Amino acid sequence: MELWTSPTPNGWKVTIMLEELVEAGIDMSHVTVRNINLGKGEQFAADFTERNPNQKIPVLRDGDVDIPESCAILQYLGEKYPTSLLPNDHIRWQVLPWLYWQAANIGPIFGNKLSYTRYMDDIPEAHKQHPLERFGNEALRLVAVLDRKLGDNPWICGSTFTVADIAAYPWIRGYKWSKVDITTRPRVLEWVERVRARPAVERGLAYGVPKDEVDKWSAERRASYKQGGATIADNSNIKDSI
Ligand SMILES: N[C@@H](CCC(=O)N[C@@H](CS)C(=O)NCC(=O)O)C(=O)O
Repeated sequence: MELWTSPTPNGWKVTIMLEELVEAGIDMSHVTVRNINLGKGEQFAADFTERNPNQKIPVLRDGDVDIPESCAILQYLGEKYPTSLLPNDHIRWQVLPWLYWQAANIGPIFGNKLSYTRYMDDIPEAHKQHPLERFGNEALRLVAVLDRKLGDNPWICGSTFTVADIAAYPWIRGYKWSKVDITTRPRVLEWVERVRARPAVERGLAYGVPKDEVDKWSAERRASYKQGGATIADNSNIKDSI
């Protein structure tokens, strides 16, 4: 099995999952990890595009099957290696919708909020106002949904840590970077700390970054991510006539 990834929120979901499976007693030593340099545009290379036409990390190859999309990879690994991370009884249907919820909501909304907050210095402030407001408000609404869903439970789907927690965590933990103020939601903050305290999460976050940068990037790394991230919103090649 081969994982092509980068130290970014969507990448960390999978490296955390691999480490959680190890923690559950599964031998994952057959998985090799290749770090894709997004800043250098390696996601646009022919060999990458062949594995994922959407040209984004992460992508997992198992035998001759390529699986892109972080949440699909979590589901694939959860099904291939059955553990409580993805229950295989009817409880699965209390978990999978929250995996999809992350993919369809938290990822895109926090990703866009982050882009407009951090990566688009070349866009006039006035043009950023609307997207910042729209994605900022929606991100806060999603945090309120997460808060309600957690209720008095330790994890998103109740008393068991699952792929739903793995998927949501990397985006929520970056709330200072995306400037989504979750501090008014103590339950969400406590959940962030609870997830971070798991040994497998500690190891999963450390793929591709020096140990002392797991929780706080160096100025150089911030600058290089900022540079790479700018391509996410670059629409200079879209013709006005479309
Ligand atoms: N929905 C996809 C999103 C993947 C994604 O956006 N990956 C980002 C890194 S977090 C990426 O590859 N960005 C490079 C680019 O946009 O050129 C997933 O969950 O896997």
